[in-house]
Amino acid sequence: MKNILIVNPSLRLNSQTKFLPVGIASVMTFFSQQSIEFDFLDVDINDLDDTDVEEFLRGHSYDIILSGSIVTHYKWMKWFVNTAKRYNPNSKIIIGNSVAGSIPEIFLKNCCADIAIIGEGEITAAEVVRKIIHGQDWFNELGIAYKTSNGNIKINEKRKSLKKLDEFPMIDWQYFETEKYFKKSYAGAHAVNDGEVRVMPVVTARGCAFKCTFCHYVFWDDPYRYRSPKNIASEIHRNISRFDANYITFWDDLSFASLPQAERFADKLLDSGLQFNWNAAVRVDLFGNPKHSRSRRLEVAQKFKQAGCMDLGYSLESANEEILKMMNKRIHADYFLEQARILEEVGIHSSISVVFGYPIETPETIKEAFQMCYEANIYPSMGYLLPLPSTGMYEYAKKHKYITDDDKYLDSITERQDLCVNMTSMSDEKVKGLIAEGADNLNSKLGIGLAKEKLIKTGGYNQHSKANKARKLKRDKNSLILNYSEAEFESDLGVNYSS
Ligand code: B12
Ligand code: SF4
Repeated sequence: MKNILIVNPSLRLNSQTKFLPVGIASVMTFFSQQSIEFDFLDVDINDLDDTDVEEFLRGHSYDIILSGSIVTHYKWMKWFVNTAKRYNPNSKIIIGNSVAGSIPEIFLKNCCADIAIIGEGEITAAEVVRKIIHGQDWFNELGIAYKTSNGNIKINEKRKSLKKLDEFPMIDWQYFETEKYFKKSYAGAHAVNDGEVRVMPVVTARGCAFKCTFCHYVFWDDPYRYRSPKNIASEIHRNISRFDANYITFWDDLSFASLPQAERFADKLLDSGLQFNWNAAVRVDLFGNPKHSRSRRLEVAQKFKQAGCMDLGYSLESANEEILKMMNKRIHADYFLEQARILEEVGIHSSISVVFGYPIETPETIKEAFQMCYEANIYPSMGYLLPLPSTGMYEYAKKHKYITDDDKYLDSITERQDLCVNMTSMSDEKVKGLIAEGADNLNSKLGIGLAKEKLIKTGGYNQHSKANKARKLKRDKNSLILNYSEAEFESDLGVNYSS
């Protein structure tokens, strides 16, 4: 029997907020179902720093080591792989998720990993591991890239994703110290019945029906797939009865691609009688597109509210139609205002984001975005365009020589969409200045009372509103979901996380 280790890395070491990781847990669940045994090291919930991780690797011997993360974690994953290989030189190191799968050649060339898993991880990883365990040839497995004995990289054909997501086993959280995760539950969430908040993630869909030019997700080459409402409800039921969960984050790229899909889901939740609060990821065309009558959209939004929806994450991205076209967003900016109004009407909070820095961005387009946020009465999460591999904008950045060395660039990117590559015709100072000024104006006009240094990385509204005695925002406490730039904030539980 081979010794196998699976490692959950930490995207945000020492963060006061932790999220149970669905992707790696799904791979582990599938392994268990296939009777593949393994040890598990959770770097994230235990806040193991690099010395701790190295110590662990020095003290243990494994034949196969697996991990996975997103591409913004490139630098750390290379360190991890190289360290693991140093102490386990004969092991096979297998890495999944976008850090390896979206850049198999770059990743395998620049670290000692042996195999990259491309796309959906469960079946491919289990097949490869099973073959290694049985000493069989795994070189022709679909959905992998690997280093050949002469150091070349071979990328195999993609594996077709599983058609029916319902066929995957329900995530088994037995390997995770769930109580520790609950203690660091997403603090802005609001538990049903005002209890202690216990957040669990549930995935309802994989991939997205769209292909924006700044975006890339693991299931990019697969069709957009979603689970049946019955299947989702049974996982939520299990989470409530076994884990006492009272808040569910639907960790999807796109939870609902159409109004009928959204309605079926809400109807199922209402029928089920399950009591919990939740948030999900949508686009502005869900409730903002006039192709359905306003009353129909309002009716579905009301059902969402009745079913416990507290918050929806969606993006304006830009208020400028030309930029939206370059983004391939396939929306109109006015959908955004319409959706914001409908959600406000039914009492669902909007968490929105804006991306600045497309090549055709100008001082006017920056102003337009802030103006639209003002009209919607929403302060957005703001980020600069961060070209990620396999996106249209990454190709653009390479073509125009903004990125000349992939490895160096990926080592340098920051996790919070700071200005890494400025592709506008304005200087860095000018872009940053205009955004800071716009944010400052919006802050005053909306009367939020954010301190200057918090305008871009806001760190939470509640604390600031209190500190500045600003007018109470028309938003509830659950105001930060999907706002990735705000990982730390004041907790519902009376713990101040934002200092
Ligand atoms: C939850 C989440 C987070 C959480 C992560 C917490 C956690 N512990 O899970 C937080 C809030 C920290 C976060 C932060 C960010 N995120 Co995020 N996040 C997500 C989200 C919504 C869900 C992830 C998920 O659970 N997916 C569902 C599972 C089933 O899919 P999966 O994770 O991809 O796993 C599959 C495969 O990747 C693979 N796999 C995964 N792990 C492993 C491990 C092994 C061993 C193997 C073999 C396979 C494997 O198999 C899995 C099953 O098929 C995704 C969107 C999405 N739906 O994927 C974005 C997403 C991953 N995030 C993204 C981004 C850009 C960010 C930020 C940079 C945003 C920002 N500007 O601040 C930051 C980065 C933080 C950092 N430090 O670098 C992008 C990634 C883009 C890319 N090309 O990598 C995504 C895809 C959203 C998007 N469409 O843009 N994020
Ligand atoms: S940005 Fe949103 S709508 Fe666009 S491709 Fe990514 S997940 Fe889909």
